[in-house]
Amino acid sequence: GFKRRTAGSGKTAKELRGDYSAIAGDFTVEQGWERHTAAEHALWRALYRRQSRLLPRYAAPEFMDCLARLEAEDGIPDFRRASDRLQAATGWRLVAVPGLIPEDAFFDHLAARRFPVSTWLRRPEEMDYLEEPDVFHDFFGHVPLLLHPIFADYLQAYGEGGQRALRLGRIEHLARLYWYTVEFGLIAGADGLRVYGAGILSSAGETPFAVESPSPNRIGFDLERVMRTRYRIDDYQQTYFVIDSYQQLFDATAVDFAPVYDRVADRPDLPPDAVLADDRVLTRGTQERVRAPAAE
Ligand code: HBI
Ligand code: FE
Repeated sequence: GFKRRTAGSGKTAKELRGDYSAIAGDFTVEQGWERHTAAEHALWRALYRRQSRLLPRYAAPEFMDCLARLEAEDGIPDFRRASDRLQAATGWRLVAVPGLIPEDAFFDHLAARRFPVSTWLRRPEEMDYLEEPDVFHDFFGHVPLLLHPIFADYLQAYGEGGQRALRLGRIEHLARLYWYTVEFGLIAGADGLRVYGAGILSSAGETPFAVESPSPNRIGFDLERVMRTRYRIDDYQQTYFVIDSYQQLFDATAVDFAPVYDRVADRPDLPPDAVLADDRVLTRGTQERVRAPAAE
């Protein structure tokens, strides 16, 4: 899956993948859809086909419905066309970016209902592993749920929360919320546990792992618990947090985070594999994956 090193990791544009030579002030670029080669479109189709075979068993049904509405199976999508669909449905638009962008620019886009999508595509030998978001991760993983009215509102609220968190110096806490929901979230639905997090949904390995492996913990979502929990960027997650509905997610974040951050900062951070006495534990993981990582 996509293992993020955030823009806050100190990487400069020169060390990031993607072409930052023609960025506008808000870090957007032209998508340059016409410049994508036949080989890139073929790689997109291979990635799309592999995930769409896997996902009916694992992905949240809302994600599947939204994905189908994007009609993106034939090749790298033209963002202009996808934006028109999104705008009509939920008022979101896509903007093209070279790759990771600074947090303030990222939050400003989300708060204005613009989702930044990277333009570069991984190489064929990178089907399984990426450290930075490419167009497949960003579009296939993130864009479908922008068609979902409640999730769409949640992501905008997250962007506004990010703008405030930057002013309060609490980005680390807020970033954990994004990580454990937007990127690696699970939802308990009518058919049992399902995936809605983009980091999982764009990874063929982590998709079955997140739902079926005995290794990770699966714990009921709790805002302050999530904000206290460190995460791994170099392997599958050791803990997934499970929501009951997108409304729960929106409601939990429709509060003033300032007092929440104060309470969170008063207590120690938790390691990624922690299980607490008052957690709502759905699965207590064996953590065997961490002791003996599978070769991948
Ligand atoms: N930039 N393009 C891009 N995509 C991201 O997901 C992203 C980013 N910059 C910052 C960032 N994410 C995170 O630091 C925040 O969500 C916390
Ligand atoms: Fe992502």
